[in-house]
Amino acid sequence: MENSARIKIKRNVRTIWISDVHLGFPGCSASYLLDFIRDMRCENLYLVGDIIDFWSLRKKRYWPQEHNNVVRSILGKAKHDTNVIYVPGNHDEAMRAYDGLTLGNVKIRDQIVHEMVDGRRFLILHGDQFDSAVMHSKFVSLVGSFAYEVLLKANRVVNWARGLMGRDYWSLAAFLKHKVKNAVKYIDRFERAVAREAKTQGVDGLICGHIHRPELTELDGITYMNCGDWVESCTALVEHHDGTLELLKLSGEPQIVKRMPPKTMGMAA
Ligand SMILES: [Mn+2]
Repeated sequence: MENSARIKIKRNVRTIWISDVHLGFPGCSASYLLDFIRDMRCENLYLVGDIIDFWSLRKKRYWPQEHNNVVRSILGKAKHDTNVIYVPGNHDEAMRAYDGLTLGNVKIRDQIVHEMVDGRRFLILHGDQFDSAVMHSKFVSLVGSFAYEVLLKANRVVNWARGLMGRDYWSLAAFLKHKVKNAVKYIDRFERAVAREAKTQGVDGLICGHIHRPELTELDGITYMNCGDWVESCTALVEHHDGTLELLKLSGEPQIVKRMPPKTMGMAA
């Protein structure tokens, strides 16, 4: 731990995107998220879906104080100087019925276009809209979510043991997902569907979540940004005041995973 490089991340940014927080689900890393949002100042905060996990709450009522603290700290930002936009996902799809409404300073939008400081336009949506394009049937996703829960339980045991040994958080599910060929194929199809949608809508890029796989990259001529999640990867996307985009990893010492410079004036896209 002492030998890991301490990277200072900027605390004042223009925009933050987070998704797949899964409040109400035991696997949610609420404490890492709290550390992050309490520390940061931003003009815009986009909640890119699956923030509250109603699917999990329906099965089992789980709501520790930390989850309240996350909600409070987001509402506190909304009350003060942050433009907070809630883009619902499939685990909080009931919110979709309130598209266009503003509740307690939080705007609910099924999808929305964000204009970056450099003028580029990005479409923001959760990402489950692409499931049909990616083959997932309801049955597959049910089996998948059961297997996923088992995995996450195993992961918590592993991390408890790693904590005793003074090691950092490590994600078993993320590790396995990378190993499973079908998952790779799934991610690839998802990302291509995203790129197609961005082109159809005539935007420069697309920002989503849903697949719990953080990313910041150029893909098929568009910029693809995925917030990741707060169950395994503990990641967020930020836009700095100069337009630089970053993918941050926030389980423990903050890390900059990827960085993309702003579009420079006069440069053709
Ligand atoms: Mn989702």
